[in-house]
Amino acid sequence: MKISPNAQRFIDQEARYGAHNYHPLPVVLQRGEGVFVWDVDGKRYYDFLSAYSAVNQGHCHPKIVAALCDQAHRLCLTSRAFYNDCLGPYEEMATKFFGYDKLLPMNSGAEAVETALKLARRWGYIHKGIPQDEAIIVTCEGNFHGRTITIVSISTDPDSYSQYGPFTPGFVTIPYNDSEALRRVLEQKGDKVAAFLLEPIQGEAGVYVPDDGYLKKCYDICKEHNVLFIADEVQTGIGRTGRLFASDHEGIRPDIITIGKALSGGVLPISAVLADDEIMLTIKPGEHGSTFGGFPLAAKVAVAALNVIKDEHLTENAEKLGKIFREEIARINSPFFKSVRGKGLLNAIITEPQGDIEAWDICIALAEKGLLAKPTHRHIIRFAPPLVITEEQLREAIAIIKEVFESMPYADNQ
Ligand code: IF1
Repeated sequence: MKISPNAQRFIDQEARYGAHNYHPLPVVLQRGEGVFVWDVDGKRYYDFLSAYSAVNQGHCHPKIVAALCDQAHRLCLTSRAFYNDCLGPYEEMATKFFGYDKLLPMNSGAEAVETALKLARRWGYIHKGIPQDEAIIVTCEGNFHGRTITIVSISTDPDSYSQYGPFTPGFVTIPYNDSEALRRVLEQKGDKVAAFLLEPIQGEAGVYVPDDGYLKKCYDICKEHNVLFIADEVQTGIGRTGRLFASDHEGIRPDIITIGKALSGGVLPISAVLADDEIMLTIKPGEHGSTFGGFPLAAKVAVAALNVIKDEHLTENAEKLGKIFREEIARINSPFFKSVRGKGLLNAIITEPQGDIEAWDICIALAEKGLLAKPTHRHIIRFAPPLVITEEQLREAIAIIKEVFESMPYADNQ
């Protein structure tokens, strides 16, 4: 891929002065609008990552940016030492929107998950009567819930956890998409299990969609054993999979839900935990919090971001266009193409690497043709455009993807 001197300057600067904890595609972005981003040389791209599903409402959505700017002039941060006139209205709007008694505001997705784990342990001691410090939380292989020490303690990906130990105890990990494994653990240790935590679709694992009925079966098993069902919907939530929550596909209502990313439309780091009173009120004043959590700016942005989801029917659009995407992509005729999977507009193409050519190289070729997507593992590419994408734009993007797959040089031609 040709990198202009202008772009190279920024790449070198990050390499020189920034920590080396990422390996980005070599594009340097400067501007975004809707489904598009532009690089420093003025080249336009379809954004098929959407900042890992944070930009469901599209880049720089005018209504969200207006809410941000308007509030920024008035009052940005108060801390929770005082009340402000934004948080209550946000909490009322969001709990009614999502259908839970209460919301606990945080900033990053990882913090929301940490909060959910704390709530689950609290509930386990206070309501379930688990002996002090013996609560267990069951998690799944292949999970991704964030980067804190506790969260990487439950990761099964060595890149995430290696040499970050010692790890937080109190977790048991079972295979994903295996409800019998959950049943066995709960039959053995159910008395001490406070919660089962999972992603309704595993994102980092490569948009791994579990079998139909899996979530419902797990939910029912949890109920049999008085175990909380926690859905991490940080990536799958807020319309992305064609339902407000991915859990809605199976008609279940998790006891605790974590959300983040698209809660701000990508404008600020805003996350939250949703739960009913029995769970939420186990945490009392002074027992958890964050300087920024639920700050006035975030409250206004989140309300605007959720209104965009509703007013522009983005959930319905994700459902409709996701079907078209998978149908059309399945027709790709290329040795690099193996299969496509996903729900709504959270999809992945499973590639078949040929010789030295891997998912990364396909992503470089896509970028050259004006479409940004990111590999996960060596053979999977995630495709998750902003949900504001139109059918016409989607079809144009599909044509780019097809063209790239069908014109990639075969290994034996190299
Ligand atoms: C990175 C993946 C996506 C998440 C779920 C919590 C969090 C995430 C289900 C934490 C975050 C991100 C973080 C980003 C890469 C990314 C990711 F590839 F790793 F899996 F989205 F697909 N729960 N996911 O997916 O949220 O603290 O980051 O706000 O580079 O770590 P956060």
